[in-house]
Amino acid sequence: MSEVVTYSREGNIGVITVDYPPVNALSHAVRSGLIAALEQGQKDSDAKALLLVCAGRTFIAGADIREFGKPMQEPGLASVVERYENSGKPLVAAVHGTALGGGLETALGCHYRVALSSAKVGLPEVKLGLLPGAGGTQRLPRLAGAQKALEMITTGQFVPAKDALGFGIVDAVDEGKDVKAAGMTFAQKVVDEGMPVRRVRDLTDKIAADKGRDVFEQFRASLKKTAHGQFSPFKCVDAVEAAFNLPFPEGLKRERELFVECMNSPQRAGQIHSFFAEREASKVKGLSKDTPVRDVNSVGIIGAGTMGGGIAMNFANVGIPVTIVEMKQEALDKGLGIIRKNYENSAKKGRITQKQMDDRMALITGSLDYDDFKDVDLVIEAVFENMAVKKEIFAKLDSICKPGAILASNTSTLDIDEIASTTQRPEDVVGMHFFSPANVMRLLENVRGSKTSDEVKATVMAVAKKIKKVGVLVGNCHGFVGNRMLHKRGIEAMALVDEGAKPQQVDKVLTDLGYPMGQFAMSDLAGIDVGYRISEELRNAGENVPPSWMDKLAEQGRLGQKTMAGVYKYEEGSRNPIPDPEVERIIEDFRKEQGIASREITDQEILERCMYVMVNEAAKILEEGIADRALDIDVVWIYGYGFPAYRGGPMFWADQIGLDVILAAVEKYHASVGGEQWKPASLLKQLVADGRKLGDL
Ligand code: 3H9
Repeated sequence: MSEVVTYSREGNIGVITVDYPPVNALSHAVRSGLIAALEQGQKDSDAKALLLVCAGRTFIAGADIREFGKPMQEPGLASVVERYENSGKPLVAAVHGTALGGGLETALGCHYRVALSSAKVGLPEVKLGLLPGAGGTQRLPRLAGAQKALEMITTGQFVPAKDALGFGIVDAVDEGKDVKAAGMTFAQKVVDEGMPVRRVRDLTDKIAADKGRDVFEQFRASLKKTAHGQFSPFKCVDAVEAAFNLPFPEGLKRERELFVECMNSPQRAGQIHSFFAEREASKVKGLSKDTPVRDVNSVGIIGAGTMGGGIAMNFANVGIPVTIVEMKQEALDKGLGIIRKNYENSAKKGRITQKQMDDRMALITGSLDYDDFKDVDLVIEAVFENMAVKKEIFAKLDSICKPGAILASNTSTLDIDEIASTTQRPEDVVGMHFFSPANVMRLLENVRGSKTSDEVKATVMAVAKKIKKVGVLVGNCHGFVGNRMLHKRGIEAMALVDEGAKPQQVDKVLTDLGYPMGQFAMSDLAGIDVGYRISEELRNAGENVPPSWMDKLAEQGRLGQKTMAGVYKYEEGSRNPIPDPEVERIIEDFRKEQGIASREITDQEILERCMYVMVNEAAKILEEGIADRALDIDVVWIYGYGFPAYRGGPMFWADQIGLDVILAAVEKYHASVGGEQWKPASLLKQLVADGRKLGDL
């Protein structure tokens, strides 16, 4: 008998227990163990019903993702599920934690399912570029009908036990905390009441009811908008449709074919890289697991603007009290009003209850007095980007905050060491760079200064987890990882338009790659005045900042979405960017003024110049130790800038293109376009010479 799956008998119930930490993933050992335990249960004449239950924090959370891409070892999961479904003795699955992917599929192979009320179920394979490949696309619709099955399988959403009961996915919900006891009670009822073996594959009423409906075409049409460029969501619809058009065994065969197509797609590789990169990023290189972490039970925020308000919501959402300090009552009232509005919108959409909203608002206190920070565990400064102002604030914090409080800046570009230098405790100073909108975007780029202590580094990474962000620890330089790379892409995007491309052409190349928006739509979202103000300040300080057609937009009051006109124009109430002939004229005039002869620019050149320039910069970032690993950069871009997770992040993407191809192009543009950004990174050259990849670092 395998050690990870055991069989025992309690009374007249045979108990099959999976115990394979951390998440009982269906590794080869678990699959073999499940079959051996089932056989034992079948042979045990005193067992009248069988119970499948898991030890540890969760029911089976899916196939073992680490085995993907390696040769499959028998038994495959589909045959394990089939064996369970074929069992002559009634089989009950008792679910706690999360029954996900192959885990839910295994439960669907059992004849009854009972779940703790805290449990969730889901088929999240689509998030890994896959579809459920062990009968999930055929069995779930037989229980939940076409609409719900399609929703769950194409989005990968987790469904709480109570909803799963309503959809027919589980047969009972237990309010207790002991999953084994819940399972035993249900299994005993099966025996006592003589409840029959009930195989999901034999259920036909939902299939008959939904057959021939146009729900599949509707799903395909909506996926064209929500999953543009993705492979597996469309295959999910094909597989579910097969449950309605084909007999069960053939539906399973069709599911298998589609599963293999997904498994072989590069998007699957990208998605799985993203999954593990996110988890690896939380383990900071060189930081021992045993590093002490400080308690953060109260937070202070300076600035009630868009960033400060969004940051405050993250803490209130997880029950941590927040004090926001502003300079003026009016600004404070405005900021608190916006927070309330955001919560009201979430409540209206049913994402939170009225009580949750009230509780969260009650955790946020406004103040005009820095002294209110004297007892907080963490302060995050979120005022505008001005070094002198930040230094003044940190000196003040140093005099007010208790020893051991962490002093963080939400700066997106400025030098953390310089900010820390105004305090007597640079070891407690750190960057915590949130992305706008801060209550939505999942990235938290934590920036270590040269003196930041390990304890503070470990604490801000733990805080990220606590507030449900993806934390990445990076080094200190202008723009850190994300904005430093973005800046280089911005230079190229502007140059491409100067040379003859249209802004919408540049943006389309980026959205075709999978970004949610292009460079210029992003400028409109952020506000064109932001860059303009920075350029003007630099010019006033005597720096040589060349003129641009974007300055002209700002000077005409075309500040982006907020004025309904920027690089694009916008219709009332819409964020949809519409190309504007007026802007094309402004660009044309600018080219004439500057004596630039416009030329035809290919999409390939746009792709290379916008993306390879970032890869080259990323190699410099790695070389300088600003990022520890290529995967950290991937995570920054996926969660901070919407780089498509199915491409695995810009570093994974670059490795797939081939670093030799990228280096050759970088050298070509260095010679033709010039500029520091095209100077080939030594690391890139070294990796190509050694035949290594960025992912090897
Ligand atoms: C599938 O089932 C295909 C089938 O349809 C068909 C087959 C034929 N495998 O996230 P956490 C590790 S596809 C291996 O930090 P949490 C994870 O890497 C699968 N390892 O914890 C981490 O390791 P480490 C469908 C896995 O509490 C540790 O467990 N299932 C797997 O925040 C803890 O993870 C999914 O897509 C796995 N399947 O969240 C579910 N899952 O400590 C994917 C986790 O070394 N998993 N690990 O860094 C999740 O969504 C979350 O991990 C879960 C727990 C919600 C379960």
